[in-house]
Amino acid sequence: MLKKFGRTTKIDQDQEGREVPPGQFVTDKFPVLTYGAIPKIDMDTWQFKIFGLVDEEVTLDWRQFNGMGKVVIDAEFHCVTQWSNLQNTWEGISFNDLVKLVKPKPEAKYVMIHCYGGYTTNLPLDVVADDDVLFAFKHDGEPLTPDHGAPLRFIVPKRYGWKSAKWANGIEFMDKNVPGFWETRGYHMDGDPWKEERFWNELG
Ligand SMILES: Nc1nc2c(c(=O)[nH]1)N[C@H]1C(S)=C(S)[C@@H](COP(=O)(O)O)O[C@H]1N2
Ligand SMILES: [Mo]
Repeated sequence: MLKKFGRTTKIDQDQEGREVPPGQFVTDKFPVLTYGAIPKIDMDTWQFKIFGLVDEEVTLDWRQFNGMGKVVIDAEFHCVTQWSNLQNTWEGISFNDLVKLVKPKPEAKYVMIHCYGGYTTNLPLDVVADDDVLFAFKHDGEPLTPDHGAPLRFIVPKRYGWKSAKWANGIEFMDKNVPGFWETRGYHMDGDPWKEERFWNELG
């Protein structure tokens, strides 16, 4: 157990001795967690927009998006409903490579990830500007299925799963930390599983 800035950070272990964030249980499954219906997406009109506090906004179609250099990342996945899957391989376009297409303004300190269907989630820019953050179109070597976010989902392994937005279609750069879909409904603005940042009130 580690004491940090007056708050307690604990690390749990599963039955095989692997470290998991506090309060999490390991599963080999990848349960589907979606609020609402799976959006219908037409690949002919599919678009990915990078907008907000940038010098010039960029819109990519599916062909342009796929023409970018790809990355493959192994990552853990921690859902706030307490399941953790420790082994996932994601393939897609790294967040940092997409940022290079626009020039964020100096006052851009936060991002909102936007999705088909209207789901959103907010994150600090310094959290997502990490090597393991990507927009993925493949999971464990296979194209994403519609229920897991096809054709494209955001993946931010160091945060709870609700920040890994499915059916992603845009990045908005912002100067203020505006709450997204679940953050408006009580989920934590940062959502670090190792600090057990589940909710912003005392429910967690
Ligand atoms: N667009 C969208 N993305 C979403 C969600 C959602 O309801 N809508 N649920 C989130 C939650 S709470 C989790 S844990 C993960 C689950 O991903 P999975 O359904 O692929 O397992 O997706 C996240 N991304
Ligand atoms: Mo979740």
